[in-house]
Amino acid sequence: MKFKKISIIGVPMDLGQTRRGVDMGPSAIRYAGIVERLERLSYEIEDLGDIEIDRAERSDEENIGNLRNLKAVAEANERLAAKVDQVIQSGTFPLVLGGDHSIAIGSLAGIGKHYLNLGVIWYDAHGDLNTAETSPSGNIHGMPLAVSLGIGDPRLTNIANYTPKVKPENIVMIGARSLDEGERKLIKEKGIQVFTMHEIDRLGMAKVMENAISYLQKRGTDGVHLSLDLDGLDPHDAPGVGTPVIGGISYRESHLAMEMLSEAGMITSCEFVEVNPILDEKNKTANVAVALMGSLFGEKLL
Ligand code: B3U
Ligand code: MN
Ligand code: MN
Repeated sequence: MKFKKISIIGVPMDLGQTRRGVDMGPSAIRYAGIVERLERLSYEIEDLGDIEIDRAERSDEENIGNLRNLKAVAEANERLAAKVDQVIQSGTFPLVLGGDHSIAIGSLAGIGKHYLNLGVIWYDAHGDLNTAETSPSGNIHGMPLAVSLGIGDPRLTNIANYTPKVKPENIVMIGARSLDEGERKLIKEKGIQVFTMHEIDRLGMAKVMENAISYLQKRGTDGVHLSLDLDGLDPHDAPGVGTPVIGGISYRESHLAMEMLSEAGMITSCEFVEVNPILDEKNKTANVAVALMGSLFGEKLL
């Protein structure tokens, strides 16, 4: 890792979906010891606190078309984008803690302008490639990857005043096992590289990560953002998530994935999202998130 300093940004966002509790994700991850864990690896850690979320306006008027809480989600992501932008400008590594996955809209809006050829790794059970038209739920946390490709409502795609934030050929999805019809179509249409659970079963995580890393290297990426949704893991290992999907990536496979990304030295920003302490078992999912961050930032077993 070429970075010496890491800036933590909490985003207590729960408006991108309907289950309460995911707004407590940043607290749960801090309580699980993220700062101490990374300090032990000799990084300088700066905790910038939380982005302000306007949670007062949770009403039906906030649902515009098939976009739940559009205004509040857009505003919070605008603030997050500005904060992430600042962090990158100051030369430190942005580590964003969610919150539901709609916050990836703001993270990528803050990051995208700093790279000519940004790569993105989307570690998730879902595609998050829906639009208002294809979404079965109206939940914006099922849309951030589409939004970052410039597909969707302009009030989301134009955050930070530019679009798109990433190119489809620079995206690698890992762990997908619950894709909606419109998402499958978009993946094929745009030629997005996807390693579903089928490839993980068939090739093993080591080979999948080797392929993912060499794919992004061959694309000539000058930075790679890791967007890790804890529901990418199997609910047995990460039960504290809003939309668990059986048959996911194991704790061990996830550590291996993080270790291989650490060895590749390619990650330049990341976010860990969808930790919901209310649905969790004794903060297990936040603890898993912190353990995975340990591996991502270079912790070794020996
Ligand atoms: N694809 C579904 C479900 C979903 C997406 N992301 C999560 N769940 N966490 C949707 O609502 O878009
Ligand atoms: Mn997601
Ligand atoms: Mn998900």
